[in-house]
Amino acid sequence: MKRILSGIQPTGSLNIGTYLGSVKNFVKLQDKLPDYEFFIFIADLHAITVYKDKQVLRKLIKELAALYIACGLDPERVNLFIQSEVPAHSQMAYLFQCNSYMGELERMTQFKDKARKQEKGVTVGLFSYPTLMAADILIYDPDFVPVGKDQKQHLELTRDIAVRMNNKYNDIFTVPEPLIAEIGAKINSLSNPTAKMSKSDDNEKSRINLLDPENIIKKRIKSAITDSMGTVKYDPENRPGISNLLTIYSVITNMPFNDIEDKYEGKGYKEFKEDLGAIVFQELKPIQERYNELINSKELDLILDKGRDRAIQVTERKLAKTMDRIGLGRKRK
Ligand code: ATP
Ligand code: LTN
Repeated sequence: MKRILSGIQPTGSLNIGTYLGSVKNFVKLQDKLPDYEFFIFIADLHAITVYKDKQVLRKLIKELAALYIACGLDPERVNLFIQSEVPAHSQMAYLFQCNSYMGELERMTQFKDKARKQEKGVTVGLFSYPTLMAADILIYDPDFVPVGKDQKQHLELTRDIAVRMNNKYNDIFTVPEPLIAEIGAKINSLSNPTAKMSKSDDNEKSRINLLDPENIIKKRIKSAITDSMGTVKYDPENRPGISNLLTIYSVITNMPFNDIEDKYEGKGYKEFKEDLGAIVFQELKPIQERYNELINSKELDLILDKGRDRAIQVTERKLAKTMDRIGLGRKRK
């Protein structure tokens, strides 16, 4: 059976950037591709590459698990699990660290960006992060990996590692294709619309979290940075603010930019923003309701147990095969 895999880090409350750029896509794919097996996980090992308080981390892991389901992932269709509960990911990462080079990891833009922000030193984990990500992926032999645009470089490195391992050790891994949605692949910050909307941005006004109450959602849209031109037109080069809001509008409603522009012809930002606030809230309301049912339920634990068990089954086999091909331990019978 063909496979699709992706993960999200529990580094902060989920915002509409990650939702529209990533989770909503998983839900669409699960419905569109019934012949694929899905593996979706909470990348908690990635989250500790920068220090996280224990209580905060635990809460974020559970919150993300519940949100995945609340956003529409079907636990019958998808193996949902927590990365650290599947030990073979880290073991495979070590094998990849011995097959990747300082130079290629030093070139990763996410590493450079994140390293620059560290005041207390940069961990080896942050540096080797892409090898763990490659392990997360290649250990499942997925055909496709749906991600946002910012992960493209990591996916290219993953493919390079797969090809290199295949050449050295006789075709072990499927070389996966990234699946990057055309619209919504990058939702930008509401306060700085040329930068990505990010969980880790210090400015709360920059984003809308999936669990934000109605009044906050509407307030954030209202105060989103636009420009002084006052017309609702999609022009990301010259007018990033309004274009970002149009992207959010379009991804949620499935309306093409032209139709939205026509609808607001002759109208100002005020009306557009009021409508968008209502649209975003309508989208999030059922998610919040389902989240509240799930967060303290036994159901959530059962879903995560089932996902973990299947992930362990797949990864233990693949790890054993890889170790055998490398020549580690004793020869398999
Ligand atoms: P941070 O927001 O803290 O920078 P991150 O992007 O590094 O987080 P994740 O939250 O794990 O990491 O990202 C999960 C997925 O969501 C990735 O595929 C990523 O590309 C996508 N994603 C995250 N933010 C956005 C965004 N603003 N627009 C579109 N896609 C996004
Ligand atoms: N690095 C990704 C999260 C992530 C991931 C993965 C995504 C970790 N492992 C495997 C897809 C496949 C991020 O920062 N968004």
